[in-house]
Amino acid sequence: MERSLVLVKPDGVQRGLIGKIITRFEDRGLRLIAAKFLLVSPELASAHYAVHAGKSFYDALIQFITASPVMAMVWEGPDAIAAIRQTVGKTRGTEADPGTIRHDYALQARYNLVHASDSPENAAAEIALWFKPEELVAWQRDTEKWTYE
Ligand code: 3AN
Repeated sequence: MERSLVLVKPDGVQRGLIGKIITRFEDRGLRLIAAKFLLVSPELASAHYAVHAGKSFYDALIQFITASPVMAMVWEGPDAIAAIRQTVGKTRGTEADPGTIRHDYALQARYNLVHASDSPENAAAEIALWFKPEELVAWQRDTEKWTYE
């Protein structure tokens, strides 16, 4: 079982896409285990995007993620990281496959609606950054036995 941090970023919140994005992951059979709606502080933004520090788009990225609230979530399931990144699609909407969130709702790299962890190691670090351990809810969807082994 894997976990991933998923953010509906400010563009997704402003465009009223929180529900549609959550539905994609629910429909996939994944399990939501934590969620919070918050305005991101500059400290949290720079910790989250530390890997991009120094890149040409870094300052604009920090400005963007702190400009308006985000919906932060943790989703769990078998191969959750690959499944979620597949559902999210490639970074640029114009390169993302049809049927992915970014293909269906986005055009560019910055305004690409969703963040999703890209490895188990980064997922663990990101979840620890955004959530306290007690905010992660252990539960099972009763449909899971009909969704995966
Ligand atoms: P992904 O979100 O697909 O894993 P990363 O990790 O390469 O993509 O980039 C993190 C975030 O940085 C992207 N989601 C996007 O918001 C922003 N970003 C990446 N590349 C660019 C770019 N060339 N111009 C503007 N923003 C970018």
